[in-house]
Amino acid sequence: MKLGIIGKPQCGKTTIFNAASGQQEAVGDYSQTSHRAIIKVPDERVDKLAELEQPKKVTHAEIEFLDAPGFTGKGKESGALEISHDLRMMDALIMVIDAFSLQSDPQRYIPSLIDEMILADLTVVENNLEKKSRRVKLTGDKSGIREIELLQTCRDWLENEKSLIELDLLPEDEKLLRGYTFLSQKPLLIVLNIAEEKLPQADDIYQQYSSFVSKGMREIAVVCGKIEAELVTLDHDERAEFMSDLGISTPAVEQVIQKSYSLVGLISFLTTGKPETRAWTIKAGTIAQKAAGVIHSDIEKGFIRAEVTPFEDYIEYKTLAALRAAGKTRLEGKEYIVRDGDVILFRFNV
Ligand SMILES: Nc1nc2c(ncn2[C@@H]2O[C@H](COP(=O)(O)OP(=O)(O)OP(=O)(O)O)[C@@H](O)[C@H]2O)c(=O)[nH]1
Ligand SMILES: [Mg+2]
Repeated sequence: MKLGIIGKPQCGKTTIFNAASGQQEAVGDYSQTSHRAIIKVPDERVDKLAELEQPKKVTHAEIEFLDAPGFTGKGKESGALEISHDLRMMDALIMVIDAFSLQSDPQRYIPSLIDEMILADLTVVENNLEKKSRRVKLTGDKSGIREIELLQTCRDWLENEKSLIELDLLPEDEKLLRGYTFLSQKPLLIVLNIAEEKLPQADDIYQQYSSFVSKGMREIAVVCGKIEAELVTLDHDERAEFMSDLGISTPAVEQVIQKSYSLVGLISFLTTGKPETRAWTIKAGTIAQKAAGVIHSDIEKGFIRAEVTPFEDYIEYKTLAALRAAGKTRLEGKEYIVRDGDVILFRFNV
């Protein structure tokens, strides 16, 4: 999964990036530099399976974070886009909002940043509508007509200041629009970056802004970036002590990961064996044969069956032999919908 961090200048983007990635990039320098990091997704299911199996290799799922330059609002005036190609390739966006400084005003800045994304999308739509219409007129190309209709629908939607993620599209229409990589079509995690003194009120602050939450589209995390960036530099025991002193229940990075997974609609399945114990990320609703393709296209092509065990049973019975003897593994076909935490052994023919 790829997550892009956006926000106004100096709202704490790099601080949150450091907290999430454990890197130590300079903060507060107005540099507008972007940073990238790939982190391992903490998943105790992988660790526990690996403990049983003692494999040669343990592989966690990964997340890529991109700390993008701040939106200055100048793009809006000039019509030029400040949004990079890299940012457009992200699966979801993390919008950092300054809720710590004296100038902080989340009620104003959240909608204004969302508007900025809507405007950026509108510019893309208008440019392409013109181009596409001209081409269709010249060539009489019928296949372009549906795309033009869709772009017109998007334009109306955006002109009404609505994000494209709220637009219900048929799968085939969504495919036609995919190449435009619209920003307002991406799930959005709003990170309210609060001051240290406000940490005890984190839950109340979440409630205060809950009108921005929209299931499967928009979520909020309340975090003190500055503290969290220090937290990740501590070892496990120190961190636990520090967190309980400060009343932090879930570290920011876990909150961000868990909420992003759920926004993007991702789940994990697991594979384990002597060579490797590993977590794989798929979209919820993926069928077994497609899930096999995430591991290798040969396994998808030659798919015979999936031998599936829920994670809890695996831990209880410890070996595949014991699981089989107790009738805890199931043989599933191509169309089986993989569940979060399934431990799967694929049978295939090459
Ligand atoms: N008190 C407090 N200060 C913070 C917090 N988060 C960030 N800051 C401060 O805000 C300033 C800006 O933080 P950065 O993380 O560099 O912000 P940024 O959004 O990356 O800034 P640009 O990349 O320049 O747009 C720094 O001086 C941080 O120390 C916080 O949670 N509490
Ligand atoms: Mg920065």
